[in-house]
Amino acid sequence: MTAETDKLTKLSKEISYALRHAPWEYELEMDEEGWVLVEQLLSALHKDEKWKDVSEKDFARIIESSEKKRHEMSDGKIRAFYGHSIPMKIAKEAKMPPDILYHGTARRFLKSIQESGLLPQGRQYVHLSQDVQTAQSVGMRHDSKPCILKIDAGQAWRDGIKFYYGNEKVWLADMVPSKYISKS
Ligand code: HQG
Repeated sequence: MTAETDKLTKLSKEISYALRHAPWEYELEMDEEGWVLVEQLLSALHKDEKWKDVSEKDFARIIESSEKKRHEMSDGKIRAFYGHSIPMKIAKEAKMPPDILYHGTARRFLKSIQESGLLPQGRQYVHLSQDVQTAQSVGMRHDSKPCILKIDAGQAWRDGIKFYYGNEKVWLADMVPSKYISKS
């Protein structure tokens, strides 16, 4: 990794932290869909010596170059697509999911998931993956040999469970009861 890409990765993590978990630490005013003014985020970052030269162009470069689509910018505002843990629940529009979604998790969580279904835990929504490969890399964050769960999202949707679009790889749900979950 070049020094330049390393710096952009660090900046991306800091932006995710601000937008998902701690907007108040950056004095950001966030609307109900998670948008904040780019200008506000920039002036908060500029107070930190290491981000004093950061510009809107850097945000655009992160969004363009990142393999995972984590943030979007439009009309002078920026937001995170998913991952929030702040008390104010980010409003998402319900959307019909693909028939099957996946969730990569740790072996040690399986018993509890079987009992209680998938719960958002520290975040506002449960995060589901569009494909097995994405679920695998999400699961690797928790376990070197993650377990890939298959979610019967089509049936859950028909039964009234709400799903929300995150990005092309990530879907969200308030929770997923265990009857829709099997090991893949
Ligand atoms: C587990 C990253 C016990 C769940 C990723 C997961 C994703 C339960 C963990 C996004 C449970 C929460 C989110 C239950 C769920 N009992 N454990 N009933 N229900 N769990 O990190 O989905 O790189 O909050 O299986 O790629 O791993 O940051 O969620 O293992 O898209 O952009 O509780 O964050 O994206 O862990 O990851 P997390 P996640 P970024």
